Amino acid sequence: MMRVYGCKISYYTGKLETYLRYRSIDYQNLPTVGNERKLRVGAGVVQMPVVELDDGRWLTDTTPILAWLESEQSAPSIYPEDPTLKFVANLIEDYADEWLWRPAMHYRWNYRADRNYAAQALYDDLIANNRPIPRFIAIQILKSRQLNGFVRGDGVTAKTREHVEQTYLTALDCLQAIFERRPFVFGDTPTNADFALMGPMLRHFGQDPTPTEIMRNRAPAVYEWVARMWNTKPNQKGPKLITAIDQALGDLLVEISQTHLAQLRQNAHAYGKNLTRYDQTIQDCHYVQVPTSRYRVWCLEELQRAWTALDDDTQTKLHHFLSPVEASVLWDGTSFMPSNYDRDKTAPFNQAINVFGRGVPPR
Ligand SMILES: N[C@@H](CCC(=O)N[C@@H](CS)C(=O)NCC(=O)O)C(=O)O
Repeated sequence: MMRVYGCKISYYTGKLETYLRYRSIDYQNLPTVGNERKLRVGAGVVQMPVVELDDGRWLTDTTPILAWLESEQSAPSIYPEDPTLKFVANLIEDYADEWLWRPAMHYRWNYRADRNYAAQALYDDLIANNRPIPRFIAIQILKSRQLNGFVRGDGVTAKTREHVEQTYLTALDCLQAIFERRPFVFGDTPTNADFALMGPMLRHFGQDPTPTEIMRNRAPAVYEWVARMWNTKPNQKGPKLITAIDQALGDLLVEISQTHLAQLRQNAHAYGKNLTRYDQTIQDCHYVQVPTSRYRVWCLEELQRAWTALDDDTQTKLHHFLSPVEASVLWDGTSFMPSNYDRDKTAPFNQAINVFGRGVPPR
């Protein structure tokens, strides 16, 4: 029985749980709070989720966790075989993990009904039985930590708010168009792109009151996909996936280039200058003093490595769909200061790092 340390409204725990259910892998949910010392010794970080195996090994970081769990499977893989789709799936996974995080935190902590619900859920799940803090005070501390750290502290202001919300709406529109055509991102079977999209879509956009209402009205096929993902099991006949990128998927790739890849380049540049915060422009929206992330420099390195490993034909096909200005960070050879993270390639069993500082973006 795998032990999953996280909480019941956590973004990345939702991604992992969707996968574990798909593979019928038994697991038990445990809170991170009260177990911090164990997690830090075992996995190097306190973040959600951290996994403890029966044999005493510790794992963290959902992208390498899913990759390792898949390597243990004999069943058809969640990673597409076709190299073009495989690359696109990895790119969508990274976008879901690292770009949609900001709008997800914004909707949860900037809207009063969502904030009240989420703070109560975190209190019940993490604090009530583990910390001798009065409920009222704990809830105030939680709200202030999340709002100041992950929303205002991640560049969401009166000036950027509209853009932050627009990126959620665009994600919905692109996915609605895809799920009107097929049940999962690439066909009749979920891939790592689907599992990663469940991070933001399950426990945030499909559960917090404000974005859920928007999803139901604007993108009912996405709302339906969330439930389908939660209840899906491997298809014994093997996957039937699209053989070429269509317009609906192409539109999503343009959005990913202009948002996520643009941010990865500007973050890597700031990291090279040893800045803890930097200003960035995404789709003409100017974000002031967002936190630099060493982890995201590593994400970019992983995508660049995957790009370099593609043959010429596949690269040419992909050039056609990615926006050249922003996506050229994958191929233009600009060298950034290396992250030096996971150099011996032992993730998810390594001593990991948080996406930001020691968890919350540092001031
Ligand atoms: N790359 C990691 C990210 C995990 C992560 O950042 N989880 C969030 C919550 S869902 C977290 O623990 N944040 C740190 C904090 O709140 O202190 C993964 O994919 O598992």
